[in-house]
Amino acid sequence: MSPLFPALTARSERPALRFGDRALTHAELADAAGFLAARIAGERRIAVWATPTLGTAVGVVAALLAGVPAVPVNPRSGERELAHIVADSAPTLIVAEPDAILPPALAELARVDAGIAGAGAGAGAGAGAGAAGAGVGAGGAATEHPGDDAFPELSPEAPALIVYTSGTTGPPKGAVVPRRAIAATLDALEDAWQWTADDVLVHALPLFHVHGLILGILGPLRRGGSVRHLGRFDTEGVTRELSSGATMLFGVPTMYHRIAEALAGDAALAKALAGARLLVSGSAALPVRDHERIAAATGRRVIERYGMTETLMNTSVRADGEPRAGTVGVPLGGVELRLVDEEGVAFEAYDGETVGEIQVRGPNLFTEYLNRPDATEAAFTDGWFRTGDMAIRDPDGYVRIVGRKATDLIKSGGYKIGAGEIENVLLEHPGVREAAVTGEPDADLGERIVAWIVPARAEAPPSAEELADHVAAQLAAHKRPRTVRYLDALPRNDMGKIMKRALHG
Ligand code: MCA
Ligand code: AMP
Repeated sequence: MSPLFPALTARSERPALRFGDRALTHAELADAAGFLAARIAGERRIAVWATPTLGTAVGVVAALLAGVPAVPVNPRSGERELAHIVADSAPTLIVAEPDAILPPALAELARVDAGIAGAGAGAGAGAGAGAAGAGVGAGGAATEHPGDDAFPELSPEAPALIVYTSGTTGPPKGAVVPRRAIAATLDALEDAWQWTADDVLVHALPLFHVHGLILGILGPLRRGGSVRHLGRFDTEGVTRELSSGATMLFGVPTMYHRIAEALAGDAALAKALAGARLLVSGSAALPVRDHERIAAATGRRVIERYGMTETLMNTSVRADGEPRAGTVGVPLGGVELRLVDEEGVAFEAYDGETVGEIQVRGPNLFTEYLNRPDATEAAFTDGWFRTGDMAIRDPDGYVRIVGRKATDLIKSGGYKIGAGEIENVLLEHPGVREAAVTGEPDADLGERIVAWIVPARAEAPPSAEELADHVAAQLAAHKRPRTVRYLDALPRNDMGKIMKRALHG
């Protein structure tokens, strides 16, 4: 397969990555990542402690150069989530920034620093195998300029990343994403968005999911362009970067909602957005009201694209297409997309009214769920991946997502969260007798997690804050309930099954 990052091989002197005051050109990144790649070459699988920092980007690129599958880990993962990911993916070492304090669940793993000395010339990158250097072989000498070409030719089907994603019940599953899917999705977006080496992307997305990592970091690197990461989202950072050379903004709807809220009193933000080449939203639906507010204040239309951890990107409004609010555009090049009815029969024509489940096929798809052949088999039908997303299609092909098949999947702030996972953790709290979790509409987060609790002792229920802290400590902060409602009993049907539809505020 041709190199994933031609600009690294070509040792381009153009800027590649910038995080705060640390930055690397493509040539410097080739050195930094090449050096680290030589250290990890030959490992079976590595974890990357995915803080929103330069070291994370270098660590992932190094893994891709060396052909070692990488598991990006949310640095805010709680104890149970972390233990699951480590046990399931069994990494042989972890790459982390030198100053990262790793939790006990990772203490057994050998550690390799992703430090980039001075973040200028890449020479210092990865230097020092960290405290627990055991098992970290040199793996091969770094050449003077170890670019893509310093490492063995890799099969397009070779696993590149394992990205954990929640289901309705049980712990998150690791989606195995091959190199082929990364190349295919980024090249389809190049075409749809007229994305070039001249584009400078700005974003503040987390680096342990597809959106922030594959689109937001690997995307600019594959194009030979650059990305400036804000570290954390705020509208000041967006204004600053779009006013000083950045051309594209990627965000989840919560970020665009916050932008829409700020625009009324912020002329500099409106001007910065008006000057951007492309504003892209994804990971959840952007409400039409936010679309319209942004368009009214800036004259620019946000375009939406639709993807999934398992499929990478499926559809997008094209840069040269009609930006129809409320739609996620048309299938990307190479992606086959169909709607099927409840019996799984594909629609023959699209009328802009009839709802069906989206199924997709194409080079953008994942290979399997790690260690879960049952789940992998259930996810496909005749080579088509069942997304679980419900949609209608306009006669000209535009897709409108109208909902999800599973009510037990919640999208909050663009994160996919399984109700069952949270219920299991809540039930372990000594103050909880029964628990059910639902998603409720939220202007900022899209959906907010609501926990319905029957306390063990009615006279002394655990506080909402205590339950939120408990979930954050076990799973992740973004999975914590934002609202807790107390009941004497959960509504159940004759079979004893909880009737979630009867739970609303
Ligand atoms: C609050 N915090 C806590 C607690 N409460 N920590 C521990 N225990 C608690 N009880 C902390 C948080 O960690 C955080 O820390 C701070 O308080 C605020 O957290 P929170 O309120 O949750 O943040 P927010 O303001 O609600 O975040 C909004 C957000 C975020 C920035 C939009 O939701 C976000 O980054 N979303 C992006 C999701 C995403 O990338 N999804 C892509 C997956 P601190 O203040 O220090 O940060 S989907 C995908 O990849 C597919 C392919 C696709 O289509 O894109
Ligand atoms: P994840 O598994 O976290 O990758 O999330 C994938 C899911 O996010 C999809 O199955 C959709 O439900 C949702 N999603 C992603 N992009 C969009 C979008 N533009 N509009 C509506 N839903 C979206």
